[in-house]
Amino acid sequence: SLSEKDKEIVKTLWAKISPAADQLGCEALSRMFLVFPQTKTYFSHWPDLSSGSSSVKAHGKKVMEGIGEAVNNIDDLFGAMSNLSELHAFKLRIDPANFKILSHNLLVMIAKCFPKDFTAEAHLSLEKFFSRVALALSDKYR
Ligand code: ZNH
Repeated sequence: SLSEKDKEIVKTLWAKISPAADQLGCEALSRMFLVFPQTKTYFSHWPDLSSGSSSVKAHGKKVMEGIGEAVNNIDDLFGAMSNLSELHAFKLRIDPANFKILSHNLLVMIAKCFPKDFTAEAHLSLEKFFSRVALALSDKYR
């Protein structure tokens, strides 16, 4: 699980990148749809799934708000994510394997947009953080 050091690193990095969260979310989703096209099946009800469309923008913002919640509640990730976990498990029926795929795309975009801050140390802590978020989001699956 996350050490105190991991938590500090994630919070510090988030403080830096959160002003660009909407754009990062939009770009991570756009990239996910291109590189892992199977993920698009969950969003077939959207009018436009192309990169940077208004649906992708709006959803990128929501996802990043979820990540922001996770950062703000990093000591109680499972509690903070429990409603979202229920939503993804029972209503949206998202295969939890996709959480890793989205996390990967978020990492890639953070690395790309904040190369100086994305040290190996930051990479490790973020990797651990996203794994915990994915685990918390998978908690309600039964
Ligand atoms: Zn998700 C939705 C978050 C992942 C799919 N999401 C959602 C929301 C949020 C989120 C916040 C909104 C809710 C409401 O509205 O209430 N997600 C999230 C996060 C994550 C996720 C944080 C991780 C990290 N998702 C995901 C994935 C997928 C998804 C991976 C697949 C692939 N989601 C989804 C859907 C939805 C959501 C489908 C719905 C959309 C609409 O609305 O249309």
